[in-house]
Amino acid sequence: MIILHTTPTANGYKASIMLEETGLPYRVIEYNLVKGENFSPEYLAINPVGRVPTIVDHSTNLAAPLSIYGSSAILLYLAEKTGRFMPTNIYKRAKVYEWLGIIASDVSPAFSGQFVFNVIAPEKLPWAIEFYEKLCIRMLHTMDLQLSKTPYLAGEEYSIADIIGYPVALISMKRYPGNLESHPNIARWAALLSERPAIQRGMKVPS
Ligand SMILES: N[C@@H](CCC(=O)N[C@@H](CS)C(=O)NCC(=O)O)C(=O)O
Repeated sequence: MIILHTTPTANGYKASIMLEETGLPYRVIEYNLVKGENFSPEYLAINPVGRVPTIVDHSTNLAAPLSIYGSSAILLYLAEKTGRFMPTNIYKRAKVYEWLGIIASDVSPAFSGQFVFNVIAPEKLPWAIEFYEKLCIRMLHTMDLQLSKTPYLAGEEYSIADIIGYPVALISMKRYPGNLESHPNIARWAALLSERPAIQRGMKVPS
């Protein structure tokens, strides 16, 4: 059994979609970030960053349960554990690594910054808003161009690159008006992925 420590946020959904896609049995522990439940000593003992998602895998042949924090790390671990959603061909696998990294460290931070300066910031700083809006538009163009060439983010096959990208498109990009409508290839890809039953189930965790 795997225990998923999570919240109903884009990063949480990346992990829950992957667990649903693999079919591995798991149980969910939900955290209330507003109440600071993620800073409890029990949680910090398995994840010193104090952020979600984390999984704890009790179904290994190891001496002790294995814990792993962060959506990219969880996706890579579960892909390795199951041998799924990761191509065996090295050229194709390189593109999955590349797009996993683009979503995790280029696209997601751009939308986080846009959210922080447009929505959360008590003082609206025009330069910061403009900086992150330009960055978001650049990232959207990059993704849209890629998806104009291939059905999935990293090529012809559905992979963990799509699993990490979908919640970002559905939550972060939709929050920023006009994004999906003006990027038809991202919209086509998101619609295709939304038909997958595992994605539909994963987007409802925690229920
Ligand atoms: N790099 C991490 C980011 C995780 C993250 O930002 N988690 C947020 C919720 S979506 C969180 O736990 N925030 C609480 C905090 O920072 O105290 C990932 O990809 O999973």
